[in-house]
Amino acid sequence: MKKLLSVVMVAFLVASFVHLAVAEGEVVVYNWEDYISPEALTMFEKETGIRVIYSAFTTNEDMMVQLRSNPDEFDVVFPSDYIIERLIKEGLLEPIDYSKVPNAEHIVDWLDNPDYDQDSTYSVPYMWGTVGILYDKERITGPIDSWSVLFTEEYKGEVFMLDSIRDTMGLALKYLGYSMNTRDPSHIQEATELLLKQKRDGIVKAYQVDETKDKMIAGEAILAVVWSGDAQYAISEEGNDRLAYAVPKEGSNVWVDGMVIPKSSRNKDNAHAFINFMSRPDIAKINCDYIQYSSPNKTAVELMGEEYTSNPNLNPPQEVIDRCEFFHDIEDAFLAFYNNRWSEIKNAK
Ligand code: N2P
Repeated sequence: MKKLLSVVMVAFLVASFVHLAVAEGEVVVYNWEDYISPEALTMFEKETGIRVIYSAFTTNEDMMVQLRSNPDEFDVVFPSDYIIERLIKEGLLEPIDYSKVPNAEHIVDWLDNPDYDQDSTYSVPYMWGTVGILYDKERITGPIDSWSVLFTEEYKGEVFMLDSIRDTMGLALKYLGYSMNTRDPSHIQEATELLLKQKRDGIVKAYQVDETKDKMIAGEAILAVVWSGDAQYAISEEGNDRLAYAVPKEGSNVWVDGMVIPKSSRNKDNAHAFINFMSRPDIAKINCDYIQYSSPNKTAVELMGEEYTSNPNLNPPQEVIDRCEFFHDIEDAFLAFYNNRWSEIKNAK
């Protein structure tokens, strides 16, 4: 009888454990490629018992296609500012319950009330940065301080462009002296012609995104348009010697990627737990050390100290930020002009 009792007890204990494990459930996370430390994910699972189902995207626009067609598929997504603006307009986001995200107090003050998301109602900043040129110091023929270098014969076949519509159209617009948020068809047309000519003249080696950092380390091109963190990643992996990063004088894009919860998420508590965990200073530091992007977490920045703050790629000087623009949602112009022009550029031979 005693034996039977203990068998029953064990069975009961196992059952309640299994039950507990199931109760913790899962969180479905959709983030950019190469944009989180695997260690941070493992720590989250260990500490919370919540299983992470993780997948990655390459551009905001790719992510939007997935999110719009499977709105109840994801619990935490990492869009950029202008996409957050769009998702709010479309009513696709759940307001953040800040009582479940106490670590949001570590976010820098300049992002308390960003203009893409009033009072940070729907998003908690994850990383931020700029767009610029990563270059090989040993093979350049003059200073790299203008977007003009991307359009000269001098670097024929030696330029990696970013396969991302806003970034690439944006830099062409900026080089021509226009806003990256223009809706003026004549500006968009001029930018298209510039990019078409660059491609037809054989200056572009490839349009790509996540592969660029490793290809630049391997010396496969002289210039590459990249996001600042990918530049810093390549520079540090290469040994802080041959590669450097510049934000051109005509100005560029400054961006913030936030963590959001889609309105039809099926695991909202777990989504909040995930966002809170990633906002914990030690975890924000682990992610920042691993991916080399700029952190909006002021306590994490303190933990990283001088090595972070003295690095202009991670902590850009104010004059660089001042010449940069945030993207805004310009979906109407997109549907009307940008998408067609972009396919024209991508398909040009
Ligand atoms: C890294 C993704 C960077 C995000 N692969 C740029 N907003």
